[in-house]
Amino acid sequence: MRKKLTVKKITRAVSFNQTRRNLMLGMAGLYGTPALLMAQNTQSLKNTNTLWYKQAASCWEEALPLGNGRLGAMVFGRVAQERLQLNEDTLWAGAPYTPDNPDARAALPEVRQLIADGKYKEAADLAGNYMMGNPLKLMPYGSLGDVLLTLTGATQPRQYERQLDLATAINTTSYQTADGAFVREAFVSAQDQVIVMHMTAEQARLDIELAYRSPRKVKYPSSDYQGADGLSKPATVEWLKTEAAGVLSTGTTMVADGNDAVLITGSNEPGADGKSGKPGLPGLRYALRIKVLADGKSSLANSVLKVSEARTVTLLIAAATSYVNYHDVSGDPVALVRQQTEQAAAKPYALLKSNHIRDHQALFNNMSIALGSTAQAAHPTDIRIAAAETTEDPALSALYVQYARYLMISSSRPGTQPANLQGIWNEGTNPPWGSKYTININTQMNYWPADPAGLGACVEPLLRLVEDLAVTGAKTARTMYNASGWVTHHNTDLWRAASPNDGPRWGLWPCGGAWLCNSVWDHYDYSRDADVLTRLFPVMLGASAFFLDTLIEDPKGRGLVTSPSLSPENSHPFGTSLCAGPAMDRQIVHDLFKNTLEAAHLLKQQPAVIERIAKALPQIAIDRIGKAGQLQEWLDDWDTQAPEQHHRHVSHLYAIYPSSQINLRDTPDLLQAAKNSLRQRGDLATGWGTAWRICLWARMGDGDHAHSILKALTGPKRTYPNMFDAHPPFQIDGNFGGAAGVMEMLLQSWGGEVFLLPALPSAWPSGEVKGMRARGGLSVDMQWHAGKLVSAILQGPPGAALRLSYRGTRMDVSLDAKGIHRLQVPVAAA
Ligand code: FUC
Repeated sequence: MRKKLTVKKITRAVSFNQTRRNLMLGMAGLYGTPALLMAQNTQSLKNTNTLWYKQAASCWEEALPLGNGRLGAMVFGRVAQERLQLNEDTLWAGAPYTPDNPDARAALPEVRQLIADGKYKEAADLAGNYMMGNPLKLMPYGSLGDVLLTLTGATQPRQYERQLDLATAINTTSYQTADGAFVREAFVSAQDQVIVMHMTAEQARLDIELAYRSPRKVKYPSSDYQGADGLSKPATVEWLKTEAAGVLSTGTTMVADGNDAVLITGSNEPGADGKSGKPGLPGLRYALRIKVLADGKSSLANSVLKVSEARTVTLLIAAATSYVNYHDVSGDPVALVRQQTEQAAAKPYALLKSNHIRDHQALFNNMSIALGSTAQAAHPTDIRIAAAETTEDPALSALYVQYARYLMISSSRPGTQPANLQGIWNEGTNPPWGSKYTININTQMNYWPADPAGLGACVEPLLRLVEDLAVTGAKTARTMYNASGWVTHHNTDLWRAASPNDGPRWGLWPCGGAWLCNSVWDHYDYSRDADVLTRLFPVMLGASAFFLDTLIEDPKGRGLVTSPSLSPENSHPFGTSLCAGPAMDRQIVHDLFKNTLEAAHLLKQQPAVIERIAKALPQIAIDRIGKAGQLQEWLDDWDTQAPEQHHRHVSHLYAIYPSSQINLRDTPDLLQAAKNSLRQRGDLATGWGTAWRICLWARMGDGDHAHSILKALTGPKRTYPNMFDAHPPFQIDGNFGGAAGVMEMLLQSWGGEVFLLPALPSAWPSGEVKGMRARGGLSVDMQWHAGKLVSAILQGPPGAALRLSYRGTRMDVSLDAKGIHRLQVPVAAA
C-alpha cells in the first residue's frame, strides 16, 4: 500500500502582473475587437477574486454568504439596518429517529415479480403501500433567524460599495454620508468559532440597536425564475430599508447575559411523528449569544442592547445546538456559546481577523486559475452575471471556480456536517426539498470539485456521513430487505435516515450509499491517503454485501440487476419509474465492486466476501446501445418512448462522468452512444443538470460545447446576483458541478492517465492554473498560450511513474527524487 502523501504546501497566489502580461500577449494575437481586449484598469485586478456591488442586497439571493463550515451568515449590507441571516449546520428539524418499515420484507418478492411481469404501475402501487419509510418525508434543515442592527439616524449614502473577497473570506460594506465614512467588515472565523462584524465610523458616530428575529417560513424565487428581474426587486434601491423583528416564536427566549451580551435560546422545528405522520416533538435546543464590544456608551435593558456615540463596534456571535451525533442530542449549547464568545472577546479584533485570514488561506491559496480577461471584468458582479450568456467574460468563469472553492471551504470542514442542498445557507424553516442531502446526484455533485481544486480536506464530512449511513443503513437492509451489509436510498438527513422516502417513483432506489462510497473512493484516489482507505474499506465491504444479497438474475438472461429500482427520477413509458436494472445502478455497483476489490488488494485483506464480489462483478448486466444509437438508460430499449425526452437527470451517463467506465480511449462505441443520448437530452436543465452536462461534454473532449453550456450556467437564469446557483430556487450543487466542469476542461485524470488541456475551449486561448490536483496524489501547474500548452509542472510522490497525454501524444514519465516533473514543450516533438 502506498503511504500517505504530503505534497508540500506552496503559497499559490498568482503573480498578477506576470499573469496579466502573459494573458495580454495571448489575447492580443487572437482578438481584435475592443470589447474583448484586456481591461487595463485596476478594477479588473480587484475583480479577480472578488464579488462586488454598488447597492445593498434587496433580497436573500443578493446577500453575501460567509461561513466556517458550521456557522453561516448571509450579510445584506443595508445602510439603515444591517441584516445578518444565520445558520448552524446541525439545526435541522426533528429528533433521532429510524424510519425503517418492516412491512417491506414481505412485499419485496411480490414487487419484484410484478416488475418481472412488466406490471410496473402495480409494482409501484404495492411498493407505495408497503415499502416506504415511516414517516414518508425526511427532516428539513432549518434556519437560526436574523440579527437586525438598526443604525439610528442613518441617511442616504454616497460611494456605497459592498464586496466579498474570496481570498480573505471577508465581506466589506463601505459608504459615506454627510456625517462621514462608515465601514463594516464581517467574517466567520473557523479558528475562533464566532461570526464577527466590525463596524467603524471615523468622523461620525454609531448609534445601534440590536434585535433578533426568530426563524420563519419564507417565500423563495419561483421555479420559472428568468433572471434577477424575477426576484421581486423594488424599482429603485431602498437605501434606508428596515424591517421589524416581530415577536419571538413560542418557546424562544432572549435575555441579557452579562452587561454586554444577549443570550437567545430556542428549540428546533418538530419533525413528523413516525406513526401518525403528524408533528412530533422537537429534538434539539439551540443557543445564540451576541456580545457587543463598543467604545461608546452601551446599555442593556429588557434584553434590548443599544450602543450609542461609538466609533468602533465589534459584534461577536456564537451559535450551537444540543446535537452531538445522529443518536445523541445531549449537548449543552449555552455553555458552548458563552465560552466561544468570551474567548473571542479576549482577543483584539486585529488578531481575530489575522487568525481568520491565515486559516482561510491555508486552503484557499492551494489553487489559482486565470482564463484571460475582457472589459466585462471591470463591472460589478451582478452586471457581469446579467451579461454572461451573451458576452465573453472568461474571468467570470475563473471567478465561478474560485467562488465554488470559497463555498466549499465555508460549508464543509473537518468535523462539520457535509454541505447540504444549500451548503449551510438557508433562509427559512421551509427550505426547497428540505435542504437535505439528496444522494441520487446532488450531494455527490457538491464534492466533485473538492479534490481537483486542492480542497481534499473539505471531503472529510462526506466520509463521516458514509460511515454513519453504514450503521443506520445496516438496520434498513436487515429490516426492509432481509439483507446483510447496508443500503441507503435517494435522500438522507441529519439523523442519517436510510429508508426509501418521498414515494416509490423517487425513493425506491437502493444505490445512494453505493454512489457515496464511489465518491469517497475518488477522494482516496486523488489523495492516496491511507487513513481514508482504511476507514472506507469496511464501509465499501458492507455496501457490496448488500448488493451480493439483493442483485437478481434478469429473467431474460442479461445478467445481474437491481430490483426494485429506478433511473433517478425519470419515468419510463409505463406510467412510473420503477423497474429492474437501470443503467446507472449497474454502473454504480460495477464501480463499487471494482473499487472494493482494489481496496482489498491495497490493504492486503481478503475477507470471505471479496471472493463473492470478484465472482459477481463480471456477471453484472452490461451497458447497451439502443435503436436510436443511444446509450440505453434502461435494460430494455425504452429511451425514445420515455415521456420526458429532455429530463434533467442524465443518470445513465454516470459511466462517463463522474465515473470513467465509458471513455474516449477504451470504449469509443459506447462513448458515441452516450453522446447521442446527451444530444437528445439537450444542453439546458436545472442548475445542477446544466452543470452535469458541462462535465460530460468536457469528458467527451468537446470543450467548445462545454463552454457554451457554461455561459448559460453562469448567466442570469441559472445564477443569482450573489452568484448562488439557481435550480431555481437556490441549490448549491450547480456552483460545485459548474466549477468541476471548468476544471475538467483543463485537466483530467482517469484510466491511469493524466490529460493536459483535454477540452480547452477556443474562448480561453491563454491562461494559467496552479495547484490543480489529479488522481495519484498529483498537483499540476500549467500555462497555455494561443491554445497550446506552454509549460506544465507536475508534483507528487517522488519517483512515481506517470502517463501523460496531451492532444493525442502520450508520454511515460517519472517524477524525480523531489517529486517533480517539468514537461518539455512543445510536446509534439517529445
Ligand atoms: C432531485 C432533483 C431535483 C432537485 C432535488 C433536490 O430530486 O431531481 O431537481 O434537485 O433533487
